[in-house]
Amino acid sequence: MTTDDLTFPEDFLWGGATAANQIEGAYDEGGKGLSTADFARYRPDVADGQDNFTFEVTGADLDAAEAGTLPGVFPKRWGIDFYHRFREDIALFAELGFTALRLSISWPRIYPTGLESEPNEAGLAFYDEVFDELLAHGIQPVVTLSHYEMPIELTKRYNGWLSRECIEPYVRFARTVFTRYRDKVRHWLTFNEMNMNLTSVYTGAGVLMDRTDRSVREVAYQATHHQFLASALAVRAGREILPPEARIGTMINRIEVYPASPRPADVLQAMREDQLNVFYTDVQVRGAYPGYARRYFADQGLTIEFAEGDAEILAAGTVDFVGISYYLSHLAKDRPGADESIGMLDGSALKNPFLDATQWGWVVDPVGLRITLNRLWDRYQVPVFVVENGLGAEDQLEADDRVHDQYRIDYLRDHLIQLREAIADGVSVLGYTSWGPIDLISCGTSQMSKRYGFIYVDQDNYGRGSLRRIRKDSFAWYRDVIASRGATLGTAR
Ligand code: BGP
Repeated sequence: MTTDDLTFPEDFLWGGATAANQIEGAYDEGGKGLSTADFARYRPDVADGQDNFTFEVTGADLDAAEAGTLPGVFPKRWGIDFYHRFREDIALFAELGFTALRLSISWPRIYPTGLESEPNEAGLAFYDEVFDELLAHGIQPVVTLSHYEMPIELTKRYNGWLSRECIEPYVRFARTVFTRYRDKVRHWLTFNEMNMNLTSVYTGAGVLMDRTDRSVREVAYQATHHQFLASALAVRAGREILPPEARIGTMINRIEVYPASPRPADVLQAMREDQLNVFYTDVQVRGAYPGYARRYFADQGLTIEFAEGDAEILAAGTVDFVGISYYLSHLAKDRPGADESIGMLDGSALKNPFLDATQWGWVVDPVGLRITLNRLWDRYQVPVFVVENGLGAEDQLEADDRVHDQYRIDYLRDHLIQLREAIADGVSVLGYTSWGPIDLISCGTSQMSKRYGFIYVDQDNYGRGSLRRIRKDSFAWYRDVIASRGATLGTAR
């Protein structure tokens, strides 16, 4: 194999991915309103290594917060102080050679309650500064409109995305930022991982389960339906406002599903579970609900309310590309109760004997990434963008200010090699932004100790620390990978 065979395409985007609520902090500065993420608690009773993606916030919690009696710490309020340190952080990303940075715009920074008729200028000015700083370093912003947060007022007033009332404020927000940043941002994502509504309907959709009588599954799909509509309307607004070269995509947490055995019933179960993972992209790329979804809702006794005109809205707002986060694969088996976990990150998942797992129990499967990319390309024939992938691990900061994270290098190298194989298979892949290029607050656990970065941030789970940024061993490694356009990855181990 020659060096040329080992390099990625010249226009392939290289970088990292973040979310406003996990990095910015400054939760009450610059006119920002409170967001749903500001109420996500770090729970010291959940041990490091134990996953906790399913946490929910309740209406009772919000009442207690208002009364000042809600216990706990709320790390997403301070993040890693990107709000004040973004220049330093972007300089480090530039040193890594990034050509893209995925980040999200905090909706309540722009519309503090979601209900204002005019945006908050200080919030808009903040993102202007961030985008200008990125562009000055040759880094393209890849922007998610709503990454696991919304103004808390929309949750209190409407119970979040369970209500159609959220659509209009969201589209107003989308129009505002499309108009403001039309010349600065080329790639947009409407929502982060809608499919995770099934796992935490508060995180994904701002819904309080103690404020509804409907089942959690019905709530998740109803909220998703409203997000589909909002996304489609935002796409339509984007076509009007953005320049022709702009691209608007969707993204899901892609979980590659394998049958646990060649038994046809297991293969069928795997197909069904897989369908419920690609349901979100099916709707958003093809513009209509697939037949299997309608059957699933009927079989499960779920009533999802559609209004007249919804089908037309979905058909008119299809996306240009599919973004995925890819962390793991999943085994499916026809067994009692299998349907209850269908489409979810299932804690009781069967163990694949051929694969190891991370400290947090996430199955590591680089070949699954190649399979997934091929499958998505076969299904849609639109470009795929790997907008998240990475290893959450506890890192050890040594006395000499070094972090020897060879495990992270191994993880990322193995995935990038498989991504390159997928490109060689003919898949159109726009780029790769690894999750958390700088350590940030965990989405699922609100821990700081679950670290993904090339850059270590000196802060603990309680927000104590100097916030110093320190290059890990993986920093130089990723810099060399980008500089060589992948040639230094070598070939599969
Ligand atoms: C994805 C989310 C991110 C992120 C990542 C890792 O599902 O889009 O926001 O944080 O997972 O998850 P965690 O932070 O729980 O390790």
